[in-house]
Amino acid sequence: MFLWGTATAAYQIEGAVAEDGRGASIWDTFVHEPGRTRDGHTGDVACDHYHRWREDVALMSGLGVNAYRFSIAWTRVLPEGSGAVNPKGLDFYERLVDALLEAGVTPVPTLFHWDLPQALEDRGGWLERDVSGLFAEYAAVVAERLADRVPTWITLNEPFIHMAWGYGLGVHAPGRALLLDALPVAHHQLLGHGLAAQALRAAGAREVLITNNCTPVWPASGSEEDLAAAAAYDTLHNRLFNDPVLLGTYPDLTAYGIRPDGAAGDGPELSAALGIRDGDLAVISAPLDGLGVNYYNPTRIAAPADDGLPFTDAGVTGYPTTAFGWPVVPDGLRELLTGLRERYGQALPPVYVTENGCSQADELTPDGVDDQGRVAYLRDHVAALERAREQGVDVRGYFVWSLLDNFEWAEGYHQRFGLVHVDFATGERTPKASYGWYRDHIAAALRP
Ligand code: PNW
Repeated sequence: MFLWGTATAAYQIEGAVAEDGRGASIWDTFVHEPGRTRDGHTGDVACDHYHRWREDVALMSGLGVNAYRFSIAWTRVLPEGSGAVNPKGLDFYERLVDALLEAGVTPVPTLFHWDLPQALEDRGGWLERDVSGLFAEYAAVVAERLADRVPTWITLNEPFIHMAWGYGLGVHAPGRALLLDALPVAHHQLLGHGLAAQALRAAGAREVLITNNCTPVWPASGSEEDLAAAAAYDTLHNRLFNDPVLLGTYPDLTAYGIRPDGAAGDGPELSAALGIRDGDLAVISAPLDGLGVNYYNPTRIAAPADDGLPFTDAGVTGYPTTAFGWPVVPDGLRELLTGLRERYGQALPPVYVTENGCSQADELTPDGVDDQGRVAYLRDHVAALERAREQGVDVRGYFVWSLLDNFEWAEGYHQRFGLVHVDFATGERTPKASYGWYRDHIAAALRP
């Protein structure tokens, strides 16, 4: 059955950051440093989902979704990242899973949505190879408790954004601006994915996915320079994370000053630059049951400026934008999905759109929230997904980001992505017009 769902992430909704033995993550640290998030907003309380989860499950029942993608906070389960298990953390997710199952909603947990235990960051974070193995140990602990009831698991969320924004540019936690020196974070996350997949299967998980943030890359012109820059960006954003998993190889990173292994010339070789060892790619490329794809918008790329990167973001123009300033290009979803099919062919497993949605300056009135812009956004993206299916792409699920307005990382509470409005002063939830639209759409789609 096609999965119609919504998605959230632990740090963005749970709050209760010091309750029941939860340890600190890099996001707890980051948000309490001055100037890191807009207006200094933090996820200390967020949607208070940790206390209001029953209400949120009821909202999903009302919506009629048959799946819910949420993430598990590593620090609730292993407060120090490794070592002692905190049973209260596992209890929380077990209660949630059981309530979802009772409501007819398939739980689809993600094990890592950017909230690395601070204790592991203190040891170097994802720059350190050891963290890959510790991630798999954490996966085993969670799966031993829940895999008897949870069929489908996602290892990582958007390892590209975590590497690029967290370690490359420093605009997300852990706030490190290492530029290309962040590349080992790609390999260590992917190795962590592969080792965690083994642990999940050993514990009885039926389906294992990874979620990558993918973007169609549009060259700003047909010039040779712009085409080369677009190819370089596509390599970094898309291929660096899809190729190893689906093909068992890394893409050519020559544009980034990295030589293929064994090739003559200047600069480090690929394996040295990323920290790849013999056998790693076999672990990373073990067959998956699905590829999770998060789609928000295409990217338009031009020849490099002078900042050491082989591309510049030229900005997509001529389309409406969301409150975040992101262009609204529904057909980009079809283009992305058919492009994956063309690039990977038989190596592409079934695809799940694990996030899609938009931020809007939604206003709560006595009549509710009339977010017609979001209704149109979702309607048009679902239509694009259907076109991709007609063109032969095996798409098996669609998850709206997000069920609730929530803590939008560096933007704090300034971007609202929810189908449900949240008053962050009181925690009160109010379904928006888009909630009604999605409910009706799902009911029609699932009608026998
Ligand atoms: C995703 N981009 O992040 C995350 O998985 C969510 O946690 C987040 O709330 C949501 O999208 C909305 O931002 C992204 O620049 C961050 O392409 C950046 C990009 C895309 C997604």
